[in-house]
Amino acid sequence: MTTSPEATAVEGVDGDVLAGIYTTAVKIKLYDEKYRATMRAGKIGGMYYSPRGQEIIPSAISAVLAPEDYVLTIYRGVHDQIAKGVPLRTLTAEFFGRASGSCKGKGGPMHITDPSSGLIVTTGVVGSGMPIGVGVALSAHLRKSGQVTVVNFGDGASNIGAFHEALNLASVWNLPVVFVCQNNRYAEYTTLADGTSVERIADRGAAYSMRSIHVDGNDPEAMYGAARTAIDAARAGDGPTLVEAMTYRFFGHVMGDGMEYMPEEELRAAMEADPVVRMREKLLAAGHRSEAELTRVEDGLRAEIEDAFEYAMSQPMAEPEELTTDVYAEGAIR
Ligand SMILES: Cc1ncc(C[n+]2csc(CCOP(=O)(O)OP(=O)(O)O)c2C)c(N)n1
Ligand SMILES: [Mg+2]
Repeated sequence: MTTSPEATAVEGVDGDVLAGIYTTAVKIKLYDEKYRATMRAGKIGGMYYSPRGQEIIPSAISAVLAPEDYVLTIYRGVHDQIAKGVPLRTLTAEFFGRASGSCKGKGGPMHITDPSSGLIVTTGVVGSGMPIGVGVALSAHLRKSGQVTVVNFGDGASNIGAFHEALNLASVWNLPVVFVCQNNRYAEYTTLADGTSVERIADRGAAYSMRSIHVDGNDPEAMYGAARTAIDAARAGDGPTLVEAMTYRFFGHVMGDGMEYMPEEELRAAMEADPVVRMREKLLAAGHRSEAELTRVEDGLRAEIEDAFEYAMSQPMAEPEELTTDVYAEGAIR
């Protein structure tokens, strides 16, 4: 049984709003390309989780969020971090374990936190962000700050107990939180059908009396409409929403994933429908931006990304003493 309404493309989304969504999406795409090229060249090691294919979701969300709003994500959430506005220098330095990173180099690629840009936490334990997001939203609610919290997670995370506890409590307390399930059809190497009891994860919202929206997360206008509905409702005191945004990941779970378990035809079709490339074509066709304007934006972003990588490379690694700094409360037993 399907209960969650389908968000469809909103007619007449302002051309400048769409251009803003594209700018964020192409920033994520270009950053990812640079990161993978740098790894392939052997200049950096470590783990990397490509967000290619999922760019539109956080880009549309950020077009609605205010800078002071909160975002939480998972360690595969580079796209969410960039879209929330974590400065690329700080972000890249943290990915490389440098002392000038957002967590002074001890978070590394799995634990990006940058409260000054509203990126509250990136979690490594699947499903653990949702209860934290409920706490963050409760804080905003008690302070009457008007801030909205967006919690991003995957399809696999919706099968974790914490998802159900978090949705229940958010609904009971009518909190200003939006749960965004980025359904890329895989949980690490497990297909959606192999691990999930429902066809639509959005339908699970009904069990918690929660507004739910099912949306094509690769369609900028539909995703913008879903984000508007959910974020405006949270801001207006109308409580939480579960958004299931359908998408796909182009490079598997982690850099180096052989992707043998992903059908070739499925992958090829997804890449041919690259949402960032498609959005560029639509912006041009609708006359919202010219080729020269888009090229200028992209060149500017490439320069910003180059600068961030050069900066991060030049920074010192975190010192061993950093390991326990800012970890324990002052005076606590060590
Ligand atoms: C509690 C827990 N179990 C298992 C893992 C290993 N693991 C890391 S990511 C992942 C799959 C996550 O899938 P999904 O929620 O769909 O997120 P996606 O990476 O697809 O965005 C798993 C099982 C983990 N990190 N935490
Ligand atoms: Mg997934």
